[in-house]
Amino acid sequence: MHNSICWAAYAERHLKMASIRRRKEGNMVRSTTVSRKTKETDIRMILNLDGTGQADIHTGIGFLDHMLEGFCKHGFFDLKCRVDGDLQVDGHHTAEDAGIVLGQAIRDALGDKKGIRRYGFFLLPMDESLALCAVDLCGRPYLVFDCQFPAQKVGDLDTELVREFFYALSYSAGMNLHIRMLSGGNTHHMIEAVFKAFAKALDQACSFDERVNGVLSTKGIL
Ligand SMILES: [Mn+2]
Repeated sequence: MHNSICWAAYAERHLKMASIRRRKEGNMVRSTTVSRKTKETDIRMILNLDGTGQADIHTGIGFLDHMLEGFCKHGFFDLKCRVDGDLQVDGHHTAEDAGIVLGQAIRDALGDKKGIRRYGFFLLPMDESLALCAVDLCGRPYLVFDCQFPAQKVGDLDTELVREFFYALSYSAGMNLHIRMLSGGNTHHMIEAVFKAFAKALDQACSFDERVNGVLSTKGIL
């Protein structure tokens, strides 16, 4: 058992090194800044897909900050995020527009998608909860979101906004995104498992495979 854990850690390090080498060769920096201002929200994000998990997040909704911090930590993404939203109305525009901007940042940072794995998936357990996430960075938006949260609110986040966030993100990123709760109980755990599963699946989909020449598509474009 100990041996297999060592090998998994070695394989992950090797993968990271290969991806760092590849970025250096191609002189690619997979980071971007996105701003978006409407009458409902004013948002600015700086995203680095090849980061170390550093998060500096202020959305005005504490639980959403907590979720995005988990997303950064477990996907090794660096994200600076400021959202000034109309929380006097409710959290809807804040969560939805944060999804739009994060999706746009992911799409921008990915660039031409040359050399990446394109697909990623993860099964993430958190105590009694088990979340499945599968991602295809195919350029075509689609969301399947099959989670029923027992509580209507966690902290100051309306739990129905989790679907709104991922719907907006999948459309602006041009990403096929499947999120499914295989078992659950505590709503905080369930939502946290979703965000972490998404982070791990996205990290995998964004990572480089040295065997991929150009983009991984028979059509030649993603
Ligand atoms: Mn938590």
